[in-house]
Amino acid sequence: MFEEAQYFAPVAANDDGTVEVQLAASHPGFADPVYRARRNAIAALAVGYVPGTPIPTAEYTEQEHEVWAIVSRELALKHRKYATAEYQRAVTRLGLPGDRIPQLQEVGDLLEPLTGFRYIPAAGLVPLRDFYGVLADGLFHSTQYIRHHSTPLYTPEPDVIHEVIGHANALASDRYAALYRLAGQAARRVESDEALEFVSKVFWFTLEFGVMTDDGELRAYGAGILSSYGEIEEFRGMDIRPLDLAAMGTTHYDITKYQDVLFRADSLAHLEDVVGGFWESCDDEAVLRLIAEGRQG
Ligand code: TIH
Ligand code: FE2
Repeated sequence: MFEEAQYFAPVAANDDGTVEVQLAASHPGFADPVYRARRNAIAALAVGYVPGTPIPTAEYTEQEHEVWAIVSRELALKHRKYATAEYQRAVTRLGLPGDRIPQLQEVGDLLEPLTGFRYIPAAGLVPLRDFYGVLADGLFHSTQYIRHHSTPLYTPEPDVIHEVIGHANALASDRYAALYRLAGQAARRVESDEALEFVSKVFWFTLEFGVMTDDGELRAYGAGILSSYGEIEEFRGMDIRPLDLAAMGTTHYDITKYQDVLFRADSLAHLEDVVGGFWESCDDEAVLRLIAEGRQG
C-alpha cells in the first residue's frame, strides 16, 4: 500500500497477552536477543494503551539511556549549524533532557503548555488516516523504543530519538505546530486514499524532510534530517528542488536511505503560504488536479 507501511516492523499480539515485534533479518537488532526482548516489552505498553490515560512508563536500560545521551549530544552540535533558527528556538523552549530518554508522558507535559500537543504511544504502524488525522487534535503518535546501539547515526525505522528530538522539538514551535495541525485537517478532509497519500507525501517532503533558506543558509526543519546525525551532514549535497506541491505529492521516495531529493522553501513564510495554504483548504478535487500536474511535470 503506502510507502510508509514498510518502515514499521509488524507487531503480533498473542492470545496470552505477550507481544512480538517482527524485526527483519536485515535489522541491526535482529540477532540480539536482549534488544528483541526490549522491543517486545516496549511494544506491549502501547498495545495495552487506553487513550486519555497516563502513558505507561518504559523502564529504559542504562545502555538505552546512553544511546540517547550520545545521539542527543551529537545532534545538539549539528543543530547549531544546520537547523533553522525557528527550530533552534523551539529546542530551547522545550528543554528536553540530554542525559536520559524522556518518557512520552513527560514530553507531552512539556509540550502541551507551549502548543497544546500531546504524545500517544504507538506499537507499530498507525493507519495513515489516524496518524495524520489526530494531528488536527494536537495528538502525535510516537514509538517508544530506541534504535539499536550499533546504529546511533541513522535508522530507517522511526524511534523515540526521531519522534522526540525530531518532532517534539518542532512541535514546540507555534509556527511549525500550526503546520502539523493543518496537515491533520487536510488528512481528515480528503476522502480518497489517493488524495490522502498525496497529503502524506507533502508532509514527508516538508515536516519530515524539508529544508529552507534561513539566514542566507540552507537549513533543515524536517524531523527526519534533524534526528539523524549521519543524514544531517549530507543533506546539503542532495538534489535540492524548489518547493512544489505537485512534485512533492507525486515524487517517489525510499525510506531506507538518506533522502536524495529534497524540496527547499525560500523561508518559513513561504512554507506557510504554499504548504500551509494547501493543507488549510485542499479537497479531493484540488488534489486530483495536482496529481495530474505532477505526472506531467
Ligand atoms: N532516519 C531517521 C533517523 O535516523 O533518526 C528516522 C526516520 C525518519 C523518517 C522515517 S525514519
Ligand atoms: Fe517522523
